[in-house]
Amino acid sequence: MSASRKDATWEARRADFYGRLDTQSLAPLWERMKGLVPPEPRPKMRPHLWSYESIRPMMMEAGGLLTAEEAERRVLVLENPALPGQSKATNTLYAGIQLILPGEVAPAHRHTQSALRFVLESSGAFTAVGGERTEMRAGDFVITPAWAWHDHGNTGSGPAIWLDVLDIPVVGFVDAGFSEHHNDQQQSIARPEDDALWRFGTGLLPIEAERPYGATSPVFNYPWSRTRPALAAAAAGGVDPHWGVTLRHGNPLDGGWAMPTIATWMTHLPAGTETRPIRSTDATVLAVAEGRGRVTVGDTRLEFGPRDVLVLPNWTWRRFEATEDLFLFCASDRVVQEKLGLWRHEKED
Ligand code: 1HN
Repeated sequence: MSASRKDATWEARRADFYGRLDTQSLAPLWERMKGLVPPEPRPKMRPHLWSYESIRPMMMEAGGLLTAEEAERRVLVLENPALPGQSKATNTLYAGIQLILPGEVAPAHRHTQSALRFVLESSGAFTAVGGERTEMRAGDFVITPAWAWHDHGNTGSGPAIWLDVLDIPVVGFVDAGFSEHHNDQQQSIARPEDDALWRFGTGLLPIEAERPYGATSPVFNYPWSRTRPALAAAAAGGVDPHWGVTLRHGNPLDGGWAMPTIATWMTHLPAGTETRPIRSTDATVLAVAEGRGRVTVGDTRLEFGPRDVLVLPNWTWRRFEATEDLFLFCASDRVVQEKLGLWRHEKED
């Protein structure tokens, strides 16, 4: 007997069938296929801006409520308003703002999640990574590779505040998370400060291949003191209509992205620049290193200034206007998408 759509009992027979499928851990693909292979990405997140002006007092309030040591990491999580309770800024990236007060230490630990810091405010904070210290100055981009011991401290006179971005949702997706605490508050230091920058960050490389941090760049501080002049020099060579002046953080050993799971880059837009619309399959977390401007992302327009943090959803047209010389730090899962052959972008003329 063939199943006829005109059969009056057809709906009921279907419902009954689905119910019995369910008891056997089976499901009808034909009811689900549209949702499984959508014609194009449907962003699950919303554009959002956290203004530094509103974040900073909350950070300082947290500073009065518990110590960095008590908290292990004194961080306010930046949760995308469309993903409440999920500790996610985008589908694939965790982001938070961390505070360390003068004299405090954030104790040493390690985890398989990779982390980056983009320093918003500092007068003498440092991080120690895998036996090496680096000072964290405003505008520095600092990497904590997967499974590297890390602790932070503040030997300065004022608060140290930075943006953390971690690949937590990516590692969670493949369920490969491990973590452990160090026996000591602070790890011991084995090499001079900024040793990695000297050994790997000058355009010269060790003759014997060495990968101190596996798939991650051996340079773990890309200092603002070098980044800003590099962007300014690149601007003299021309401003791309869609990207402005954009330089990515590279791994000097292989030319790839600096981190295996988080793509990072800097965009500089000279005052008065208006970029043409572009969209890409990666959602982006941005921090304003310097300057002011606005971004139109889909139907949303966000005005931003120094140290503000923004999220731009995936596959949504975006364009920037710089009202002042603008320098943006950007992070996305583009590197993951590229490795999987999935990254796409589109540009409007
Ligand atoms: C972490 O280890 C740090 O080391 C910051 O500074 C934020 C968020 C979740 C899990 C681990 C850090 C973190 C984190």
